Amino acid sequence: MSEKTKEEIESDNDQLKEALGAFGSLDDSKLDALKKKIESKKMNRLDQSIKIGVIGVGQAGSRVAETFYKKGYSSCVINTSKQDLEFISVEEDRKLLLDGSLGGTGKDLDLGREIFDDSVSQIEEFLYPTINNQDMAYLCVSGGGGTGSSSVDTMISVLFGMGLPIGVIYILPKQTDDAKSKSNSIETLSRLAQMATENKISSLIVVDNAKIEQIYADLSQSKFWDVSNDAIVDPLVKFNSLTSKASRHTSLDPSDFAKIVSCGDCSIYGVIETSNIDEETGLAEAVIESLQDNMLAEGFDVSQTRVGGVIICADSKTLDEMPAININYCFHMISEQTKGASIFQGVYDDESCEGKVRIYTWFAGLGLPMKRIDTLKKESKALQDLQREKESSRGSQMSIDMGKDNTTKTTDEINRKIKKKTSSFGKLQRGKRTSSLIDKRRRR
Ligand SMILES: Nc1nc2c(ncn2[C@@H]2O[C@H](COP(=O)(O)OP(=O)(O)OP(=O)(O)O)[C@@H](O)[C@H]2O)c(=O)[nH]1
Ligand SMILES: [Mg+2]
Repeated sequence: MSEKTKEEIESDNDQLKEALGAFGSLDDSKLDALKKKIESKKMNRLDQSIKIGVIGVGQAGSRVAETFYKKGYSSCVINTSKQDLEFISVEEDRKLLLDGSLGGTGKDLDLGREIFDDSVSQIEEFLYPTINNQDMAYLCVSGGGGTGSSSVDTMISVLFGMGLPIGVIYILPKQTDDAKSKSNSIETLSRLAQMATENKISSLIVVDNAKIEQIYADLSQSKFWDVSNDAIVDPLVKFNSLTSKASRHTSLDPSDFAKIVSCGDCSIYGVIETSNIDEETGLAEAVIESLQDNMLAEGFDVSQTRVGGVIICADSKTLDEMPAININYCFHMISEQTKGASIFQGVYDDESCEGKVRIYTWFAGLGLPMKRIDTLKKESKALQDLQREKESSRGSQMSIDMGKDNTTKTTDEINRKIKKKTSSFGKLQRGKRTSSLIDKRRRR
């Protein structure tokens, strides 16, 4: 029996609903449960070379995990903020709220680490359904926040203990993010790099919001996160699904893909589309452009690549008509840029390309993006210096000239009060972890 189309199923459902209307209305919660069942069936049918369970931590990480979930991947999310979890569309039992702050960590890495450290057994238990029966786990976090960023030590150690190869999708901050975000992101990247060196992480994919902002410069703010999260997830999903299929041209096998994701150290990837298929060097030129402009992170030295993958997709008519030499030039160019790395190649029919050629590239085994780290360090320092300057002139800006003695007194008093207030914020944040002031008084 042939499978019904989505439209046919919807029309059947509508008719059924109408018919049942005579006896009473349908229970929406039961319908939701049924939908979930169908979703989970879809998931099982998903084409994957490597079965991947995805864990998103913090807001950005959760949204990326949600994007994987929408593509049928087994996904779960963890946050310290209840509100941020509410907007994530994964199954409710795949959401974990960790207690211990007012909601979020306010980019405080120490607080975040304490919370994750104290929740190891809860996290282990929670992760099990998502990564059970999977071949690999991918952890998604942003470097700029507190929750996702501070979770990496605990999360990697827990996942490592569960025995799966671990990949990380690590998101660097936007150009306009603040100094704290930038310094957090460098600190966490250095921790992740250390874990990659110790072979705890087998694939550290770096994506950079600042670069994504450049690639999708015309997007409105409201669409930016959706588009950027799709851009982050799409290359991995495409590599994973295309390599699970045979190609009538050139196949990139699942074991080739496995070599890419288990190569160690940093990875970058991206996709470029071109319609320049009449010129022999059209694809090669697109790839050169892609290395400059379309990879989702920059500052890497691509010549350090140890293992890479290139997948060329086009509709069958375009591939049938395109001379082989165009593709050969393209592969040759990549081989030259990566200085003799093992580059696995695949050419696949994809009717959605509609006359264009899409080229996915993935370079693995790279060192850290030193140029980008230097820029982040400089930007973060410049912003911190400005902050410090503001802090030091704070007292005088708030003083009223009532004679030297009085002014000094007023300034001191204001500063003292503000300091007290600041430390109360810390106490409030940590209030749920230690007993509160009120509790202490009661005990006396
Ligand atoms: N790619 C992408 N980046 C995001 C998204 N949301 C936030 N970011 C980036 O993530 C960083 C902020 O980190 P969050 O993930 O919001 O922080 P968190 O992990 O929830 O930590 P808290 O500080 O405790 O809230 C900034 O650099 C943002 O640019 C998203 O949906 N996609
Ligand atoms: Mg948050």
